[in-house]
Amino acid sequence: MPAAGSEAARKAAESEAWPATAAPLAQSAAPASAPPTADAPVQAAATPQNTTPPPMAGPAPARRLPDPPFVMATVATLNEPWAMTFLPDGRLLVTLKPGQLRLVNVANGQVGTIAGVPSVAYGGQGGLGDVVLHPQFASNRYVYLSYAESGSGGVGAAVARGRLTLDASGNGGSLTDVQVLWRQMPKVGGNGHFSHRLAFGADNRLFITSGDRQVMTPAQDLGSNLGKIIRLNDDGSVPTDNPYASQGGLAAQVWTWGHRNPLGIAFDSIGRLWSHEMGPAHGDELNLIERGTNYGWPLVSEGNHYDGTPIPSHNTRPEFRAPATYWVPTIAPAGFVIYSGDMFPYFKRDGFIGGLASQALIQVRFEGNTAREFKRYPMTRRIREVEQGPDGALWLLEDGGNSRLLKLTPALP
Ligand SMILES: [Ca+2]
Repeated sequence: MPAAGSEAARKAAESEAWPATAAPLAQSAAPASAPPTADAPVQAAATPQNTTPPPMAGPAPARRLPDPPFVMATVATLNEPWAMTFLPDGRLLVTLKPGQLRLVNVANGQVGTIAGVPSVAYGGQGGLGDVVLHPQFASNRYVYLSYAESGSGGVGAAVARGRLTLDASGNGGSLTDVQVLWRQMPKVGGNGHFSHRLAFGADNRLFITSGDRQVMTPAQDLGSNLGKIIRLNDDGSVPTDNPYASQGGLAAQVWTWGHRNPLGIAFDSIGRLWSHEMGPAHGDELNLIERGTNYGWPLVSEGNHYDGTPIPSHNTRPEFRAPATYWVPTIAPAGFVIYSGDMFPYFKRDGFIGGLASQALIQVRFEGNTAREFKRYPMTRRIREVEQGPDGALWLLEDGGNSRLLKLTPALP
């Protein structure tokens, strides 16, 4: 038996995980409460660069996975969902961009409401954003939310936390003791590039993606917290070991800089932090996020400005970190999970990114400090959010009004 976590173990798991006969595409039954609309079957990925089956090794004969290797069920339908996270009891918190926090009983599709959410500035890309639980949620019941808020000078992202109390009966609850922990500064006009994705790392450090708010130049200015990835303690205070802590002010919050619109952030199984960001006309990036690193926006990019003005590529400025992989043409990435479950052994340690413009689920394979798109599953709708369930199922949220919450499980024969 190869060592756990080794590439040999990974390949062995892949080769053992599946019978030789590929299963036909199948659609699992939706819960009774789901709308009658039939799920569209997912078609085989058409991207020519990604048609290679998963690599196999060792004495076992190569076995083919069904394509796609999952079936989808619609669990609920929601208005402009943006992010989701599972509670320990298996229910799901889902943010809606217009400003509501929903509680979804995934066993029966029932949707309830969590009261006490801060009022949000809804419009454009702004509104209620991400939702994550404190790592010790079971004991402190802290839920963290990001959202756009109005104020002097315009609009900006904010991050708040509150304590969640669930109704003893029924399907709802409330947030109390809500505190605002962080704000984008300065607030500016426009409704784009808030980013405001959240992830907790080791030692309860909270990472926040802070987009450039379409102003661009603040991404290279440590006097602003726009165009950065921020690292805070769980109470919003600034860790003393942040790379620019000695400079004080907003610079002290900064973990990395030179970002445009990072709409996904996730830790992998060995504790490395990855974030993807929406490029300009194209040139979406996936970056390995390392302390004090500058990723170059807006001075370098693999994309051009929307008006066609070229931007120098990363390799012209070696002082800026080049992406682990990038996309031309755009996929428009949103939502991110690095799979660690057991339900899909052949997905272990792969990244899954929702595609907005690409209307797809993008599977990314990591190799050392690099990554590549491994497979693309067409979805027929923009995908806003990807999450992993407690049992290892993959969950997706479509983007926009009348969007489906989708549960993906293996396409068993
Ligand atoms: Ca970059």
